[in-house]
Amino acid sequence: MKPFPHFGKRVIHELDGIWDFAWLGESTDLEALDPTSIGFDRRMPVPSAFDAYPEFAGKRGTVAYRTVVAVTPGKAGIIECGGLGMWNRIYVDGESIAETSAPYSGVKFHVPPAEASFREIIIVSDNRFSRKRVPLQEQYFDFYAYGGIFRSVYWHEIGDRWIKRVNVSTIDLDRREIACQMLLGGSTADMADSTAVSCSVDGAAVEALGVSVDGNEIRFRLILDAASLWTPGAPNLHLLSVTTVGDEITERFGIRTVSAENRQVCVNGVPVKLLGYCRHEAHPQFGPALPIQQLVQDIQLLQDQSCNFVRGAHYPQDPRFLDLCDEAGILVFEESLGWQQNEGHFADPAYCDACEEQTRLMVRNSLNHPSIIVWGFLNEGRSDLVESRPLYTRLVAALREEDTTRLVTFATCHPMDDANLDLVDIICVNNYPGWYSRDREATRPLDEIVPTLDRIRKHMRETQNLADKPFIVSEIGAGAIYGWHDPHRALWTEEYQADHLDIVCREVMENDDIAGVALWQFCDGRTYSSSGALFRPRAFNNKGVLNEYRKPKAAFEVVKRRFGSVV
Ligand code: ADA
Repeated sequence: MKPFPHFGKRVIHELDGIWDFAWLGESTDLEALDPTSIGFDRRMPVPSAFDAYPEFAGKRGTVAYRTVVAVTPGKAGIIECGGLGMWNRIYVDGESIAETSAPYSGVKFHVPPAEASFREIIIVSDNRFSRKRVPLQEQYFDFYAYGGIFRSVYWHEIGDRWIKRVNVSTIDLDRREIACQMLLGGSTADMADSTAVSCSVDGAAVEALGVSVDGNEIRFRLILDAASLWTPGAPNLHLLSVTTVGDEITERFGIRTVSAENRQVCVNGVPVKLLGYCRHEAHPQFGPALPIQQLVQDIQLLQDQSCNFVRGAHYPQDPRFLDLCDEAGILVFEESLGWQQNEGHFADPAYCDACEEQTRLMVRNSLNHPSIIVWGFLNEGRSDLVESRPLYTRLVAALREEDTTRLVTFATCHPMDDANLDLVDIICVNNYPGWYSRDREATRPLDEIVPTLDRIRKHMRETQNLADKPFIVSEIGAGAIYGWHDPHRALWTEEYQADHLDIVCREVMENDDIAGVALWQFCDGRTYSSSGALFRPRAFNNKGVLNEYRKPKAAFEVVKRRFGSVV
């Protein structure tokens, strides 16, 4: 099940399974923690959000996971974690090797060699809120903050030099020409003498053109005359294998370009209307540690509704899900973790650094997924404030520095007075007409939907620097309690949500001025555990078109019919 890239010459130990586990309490002093004194008296799966499990449901505190891996003595290692929750410290043989607080991000840590043939790994995981320790995740967010080891863990055995990654990008569509940038780890001494690269694509040798070596970076180009393009309708994927410095990487990629032209999003120069959902990685029994079976089901549920688009709300996505999107031809908007940050965040250098770091890491981890067409950050931040400008400018610059081949944006909920929309390639607006109604007396405020969208679009058309950018509705929706039916078709019924999304989808599909929509949301998800839940029956965000177990509400068929009517 390992997501790409693969490393064919390495010994890689997949560490998923049942690990030893300990609950260390609600008030552990993390500075004073001694890993050798932990009494491991329980077992817990990896991956797992430990607080999705009945014994620890709703608890906030510290836990420890432990396993032992049999390795080749004398070999260094890389521990690869596909995604962790909140705050974590990793120990190998009792030594702390890393601390990390980039929730949901894939992270890798180098482990020095040892003569032992067994290495003990302990991951101490803490899900307490702390602005200092976990600047990126806070209690006020409208989705539950879980802790633990969300995604698979691997131990790679490596030599003195190794391949970190290869970035593949399409530079000439007609010639099927791709640029490859390889990054190496380890000693760079004598690099130029020993950096022969040999490449194959789909099993056939290909000549690397214009090879250049600079420190631990190797660049070259490939021309793949016979290769087919990746499009949403024909998502052709190719396998690139590169061997150098005694290591081998196999990465999967697609040949395609993304652009914004004539207020449309284009793949390979062809406009594509984006039709889909915002989706949280969420399940009541697993939290965000979703089994592959669920990911495949989610892809099928998207395809069943003729969706070609998913917004990964509101954090870096599971690489297996992105692999599945690559295969299915589903276009992805991936964003770093953010939820309604304000002037306090913008003025906090530690927050801004953490945000930029995770945003860059997201691109590095996901760069080769052809499905990803948009990078984003800071969902619904106070982008109307002048104080936001430095951070928004910085994040846009960071994204463009990491990758020049995709569109950059953020989802704003301040469409009429946003201070940063000139920075982005596409305008993404979150708006809830017909739900968070202006008219508090209205019983079924459905007639707000079209005029509100019209007003926002008119504003964009009439604003300098914004008029030519594609306009996407990056959130819109209404709550419905699964199974709740009522002849009044009132708020919270399945009927109201179905009526609401019917109007939304019709408007999006019939209006050429709207380049796409990500309906809020794919399925219900657990949210606030404190008073915020007073506005969220069951303490779930109930705007899913599926409930949390993926049972369809009435709106499912409505959306399916509308999205499926594209010719
Ligand atoms: C916002 C936010 C979502 C969700 C939504 C809602 O737009 O971006 O995460 O909270 O509102 O349901 O109100």
